[in-house]
Amino acid sequence: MKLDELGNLRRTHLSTEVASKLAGKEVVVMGRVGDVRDLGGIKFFILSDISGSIQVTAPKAKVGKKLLAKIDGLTQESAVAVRGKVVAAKQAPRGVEVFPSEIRVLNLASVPLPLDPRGRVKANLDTRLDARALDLRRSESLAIFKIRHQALQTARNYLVSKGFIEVNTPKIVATATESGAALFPISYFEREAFLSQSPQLYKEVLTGCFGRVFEVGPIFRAEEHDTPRHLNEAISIDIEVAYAAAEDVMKILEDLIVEVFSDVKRKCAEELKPLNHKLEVPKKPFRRVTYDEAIKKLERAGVKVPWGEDLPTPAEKKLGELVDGAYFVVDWPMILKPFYTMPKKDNPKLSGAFDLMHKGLELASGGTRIHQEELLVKQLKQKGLNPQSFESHLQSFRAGLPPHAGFGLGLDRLTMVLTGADNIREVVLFPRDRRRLAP
Ligand code: AMO
Repeated sequence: MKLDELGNLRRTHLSTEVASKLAGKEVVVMGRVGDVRDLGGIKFFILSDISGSIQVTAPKAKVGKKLLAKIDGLTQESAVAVRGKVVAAKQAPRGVEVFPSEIRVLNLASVPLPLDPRGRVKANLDTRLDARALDLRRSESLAIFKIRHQALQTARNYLVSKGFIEVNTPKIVATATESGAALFPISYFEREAFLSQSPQLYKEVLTGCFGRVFEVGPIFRAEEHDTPRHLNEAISIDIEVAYAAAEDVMKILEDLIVEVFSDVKRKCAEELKPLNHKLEVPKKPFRRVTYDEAIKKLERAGVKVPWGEDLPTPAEKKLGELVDGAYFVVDWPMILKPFYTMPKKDNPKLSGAFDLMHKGLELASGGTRIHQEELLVKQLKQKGLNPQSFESHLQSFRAGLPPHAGFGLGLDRLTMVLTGADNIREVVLFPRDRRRLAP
């Protein structure tokens, strides 16, 4: 075994950059080996990289024996470097191929592989996730993660263009924000700490200095769910805005969603094809359905949800059939929302909180927050929490924290909707759920 097969050799072109206009030129391509074929007079194989693929063709009459033997020894998915001449060829995919003058086997893959990334032998989701690094070479998986990448880039660009500052807040924290039951405890030297459920409290106090902030980061939920829409570690795009109320951030969310859907539709047309997904860009303004209206609609459709209870998944799904596309559920009962939620001025039983739904799936939630210390302390007590545990948080409230509002948008769920995936695990590189801690 050589220690440095790569040596000084470097790729000159990605596979799809090799076009017939380069005919006669020498190129170096690097990638993984697909099918190797022997058609009597010629041997050839497909070399794939992140951009796509190129055919490497070796006519036996023109290529030396050593090189032909090298091709014979190639296994599927091996990493190789090919130096060769570009040849225009009608019969080749994309009308172009490379005649090799040198092939370096950089790492020979051991066969049989745990799954076939060409997708000819179908594997179930668990098997695919067990061999995820290999599964991610499938064109469908690649397409999903290119779309996810685009969605995140667009969201980031949009927020930055609107004056938001990107921040990073601690993921090792001392208190819950969303609900005490769903915390992962960790040992932090001599004390107990938790994995953060949400950047909620940090992003709120940061509005006092930065005005508009956003964070893209992990949220940890110790819920025992085993559903196609929940994970124990998810990625959330969180924003918070000073001198704003729910309706202001709902408009930002609408714009952001429309921007992301439009960009993905336009820039990822090639990726949407293997997924067979027709993306519909939601139209602004999104419908606002009050919690009361939602309950009534559901009741008329035969799904009873007592007032004051959260919408269980079957109710969410039914509501998605009754109200299509993207819509907000607003005016939630205060008892259903976390302690930081601002009650409505004209009816304190209701909150200034909203959920953004897409068909039957909740994509985001947010609202107007409390900015007055006295009210926050009252709410903490009402939720059975000890205000003393929130002392450092309350300090910012005493220092004139401005009125503010924000939301948390689940990037994984957003990607599900953008790609048409029916399981959240499809759109997360290495998902963490009740059973899965590796890879
Ligand atoms: P919430 O708990 O609703 O709100 O979370 C916000 C969004 O994050 C996503 N999400 C999840 N995705 C996958 N698996 C999970 N277990 C999971 N939990 C949440 C969803 C959800 O809509 N602090 C508030 C946000 C705010 O008010 O700013 C919060 O965390 O898409």
